[in-house]
Amino acid sequence: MVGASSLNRPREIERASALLSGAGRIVVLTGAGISAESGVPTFRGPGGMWKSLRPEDLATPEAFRRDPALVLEWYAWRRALVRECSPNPAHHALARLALEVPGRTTLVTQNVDGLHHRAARAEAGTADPAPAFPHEVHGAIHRTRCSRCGWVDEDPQDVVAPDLPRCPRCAALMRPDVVWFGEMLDPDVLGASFDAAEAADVCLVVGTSALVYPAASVPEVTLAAGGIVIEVNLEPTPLTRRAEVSLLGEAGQLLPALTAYAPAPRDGAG
Ligand code: BV8
Ligand code: ZN
Repeated sequence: MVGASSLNRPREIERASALLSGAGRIVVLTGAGISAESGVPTFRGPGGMWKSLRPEDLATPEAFRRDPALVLEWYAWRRALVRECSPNPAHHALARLALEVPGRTTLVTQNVDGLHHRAARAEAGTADPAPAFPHEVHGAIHRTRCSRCGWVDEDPQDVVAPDLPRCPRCAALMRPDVVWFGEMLDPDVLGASFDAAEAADVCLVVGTSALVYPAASVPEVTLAAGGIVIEVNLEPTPLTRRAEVSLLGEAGQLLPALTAYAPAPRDGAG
């Protein structure tokens, strides 16, 4: 990929960074693009997972009812792939930004890969990583939950076909703890994300095609409340025309540059 800064007008990165470092409150929305450089395939971009597989065939309750083994096999494949991936400099840069002044930056992710959590633990060291834990609006692929009683397995063992994983409490099928198309998002998680977006001076949007709702509403909430949007992507999206600054390039290169100027922790701020 061509170097980040060569795709952008000179000083755009500095301008975006100045806007970010001057912000009182920041909300960050990430999508699959932030994990692409970690080796996690995106959904709709070149090589995206939806290229060969149709979301309707795999990421809906109907698909799970129709062929649970196929859907569970796809998620087991993705879980195994994600286990081999590591957070990249973009995840670490956002974790540092969130840890720098707790309460100033809220991370919201559409991703289910858990890489933000892993970057937060790595950056926090012995301190509390929680300020850098994102709101996971689409759930988490490494957890499963019962399709009937909701019991959650935080560390599911892959079940060998043709057996299917069943709930130890009610024996119904276990399913990935993610949000499928046509399913409601957790209202508490979504509400907290929108609250952060409304309070934010800046919404930093990283690596999302901005097509999937209601997650794609997060930057719209910030704009409606008078805030601004900074976008980082390889290509323009429906959000680009509303962004104060749109940086074209790889998140793994741009995010460290963007957050390098973040202010030192302020006493008692946040
Ligand atoms: C809901 C499952 C109420 C988990 C996912 C018609 C119009 C508008 C909306 C709808 C409609 N019909 C239905 C809807 C609602 C629907 C929706 O929005 N559909 C869209 C597609 C039109 N939403 C829902 O169903 C939601 N629920 O609304 O409930 C309801 C109920 C019934 C009927 C209506 C409403 C549930 C949405 C969640 C669906 N689950 N996945 C999983 O298995 O992962 S969505 C899937 O897309 C992923 O979760 C992902 O998070 C999400 C968004 O994708 P992105 O993250 O943006 O990834 P993408 O590949 O698209 O883009 C990557 C970007 O990164 C690209 O721009 C690329 O250029 C960039 N990039 C790549 N590499 C890099 C990079 N950028 C920087 N650096 C790089 N290196
Ligand atoms: Zn159950």
